[in-house]
Amino acid sequence: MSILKDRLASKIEAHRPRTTRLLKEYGDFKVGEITMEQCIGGMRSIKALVTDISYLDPNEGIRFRGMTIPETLEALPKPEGKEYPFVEGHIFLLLTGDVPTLPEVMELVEEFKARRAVPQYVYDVLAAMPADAHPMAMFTVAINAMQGESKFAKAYEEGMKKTEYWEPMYEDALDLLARVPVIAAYIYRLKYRNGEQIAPHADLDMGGNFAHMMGIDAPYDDLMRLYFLLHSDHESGNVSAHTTHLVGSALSDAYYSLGAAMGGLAGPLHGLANQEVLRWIQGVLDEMGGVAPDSEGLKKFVWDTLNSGQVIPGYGHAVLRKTDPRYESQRQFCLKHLPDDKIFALVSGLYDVVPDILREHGKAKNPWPNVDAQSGVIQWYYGVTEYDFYTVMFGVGRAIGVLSNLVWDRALGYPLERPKSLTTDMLEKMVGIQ
Ligand code: CMX
Repeated sequence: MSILKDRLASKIEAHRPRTTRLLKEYGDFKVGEITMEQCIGGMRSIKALVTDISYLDPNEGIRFRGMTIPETLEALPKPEGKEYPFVEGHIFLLLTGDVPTLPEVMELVEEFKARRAVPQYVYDVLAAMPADAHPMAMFTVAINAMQGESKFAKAYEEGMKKTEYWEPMYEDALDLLARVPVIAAYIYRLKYRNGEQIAPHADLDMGGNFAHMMGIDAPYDDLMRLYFLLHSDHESGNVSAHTTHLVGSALSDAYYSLGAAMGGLAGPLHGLANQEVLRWIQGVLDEMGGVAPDSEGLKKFVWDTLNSGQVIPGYGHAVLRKTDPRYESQRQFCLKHLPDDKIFALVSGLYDVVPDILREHGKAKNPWPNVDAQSGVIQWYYGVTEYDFYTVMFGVGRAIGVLSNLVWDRALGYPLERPKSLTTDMLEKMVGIQ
């Protein structure tokens, strides 16, 4: 058994009694109450999900296994001469809660290489899709196409004990995590580089191999290590994480669950916002003949967008109430690697004007930028100007968190998710409306 699987097995054994005890001894304990606004308004902030993999504080931002982003970046082992950690080490951390040593990470790097071969039929399915298919549709189709590979589905069909569910789920999760970056790079080159593919490199880790397959030189490899880590997890209530959990709760396998999650990530209010940010910024530049507007010009564009009934992409958040630390981390990367870039300057200029305008506009509860406001500009700088592709990279990163959670869902035996609905009549009666 690998170090990771062995460690995970012992963590699961140690954790199970905690969940069992909470359920058995404190099953009636009230964790919170639900208001009318939450019931009609998208269940915002209802505390009804459990995960130990990450926690999102509204003011501080995300913690992965208790660590802030800077702490995580500092703690995890890095490839020699590189600025950002192995993505594989982050996967180890999310799954087990332990910061791995370099040898532990290297074992996982090798394991991922062994798992990353994508079946040819996936490429055939992608090639058969319409030329104008959105890359997210292609990514979702590729994931679902592989469902027949599921070790969980097979083991379930053959019959296994509930306490064993996590093992084949873990195998599926690792197979998928090894393959999704390869599939993503394949989609990119199929769609935007005349189908000229670059084969995986036997010596490279996940971030390095993705950059290699995209055909982009360093420091793009480091950027992608950072990118996949930052996008990995944002606790359980966001659309992609919740979808994975919900679909998996029916004991659907990791392929079905991740495929469904990617459908959610492809929405403009969620992961698609990163492409919308670049589309919007390019619109601004186009209208100005390629010249970035000054502060007054930017304010006008922001107001025009709001007045036409659209949201400002990359701003606002359902939980966060401060600037997203994922935005900050990417900003640090920009300050170091592309300080004079025109689009970076525009993104920074927006940061100076948008929060005040959103406050004056008076709707958004959080006027500050989220992860998507900053991610596209860096991709553009390194030549990935086809912004329809940005959400696929978000999806590769997000797969890490949601699949780690799915393994733990099966390990702790979380049941079928099935909230109760009410009718409008019932709600009206509750508050005394005749
Ligand atoms: N621009 C304009 N209006 C905004 C806004 C923004 N960036 N953010 C929120 N609002 C509006 C909402 O549309 C809502 O308006 P209505 O009352 O007319 O419906 C109102 O402010 C209240 O919304 P909220 O409670 O502040 O925000 P929600 O929790 O409902 O939604 C989010 C959160 C992210 C969907 C929203 O802020 C948004 O649409 N932002 C722009 C899209 C975006 O960047 N999404 C990416 C989020 C991160 C990710 O998942 O990748």
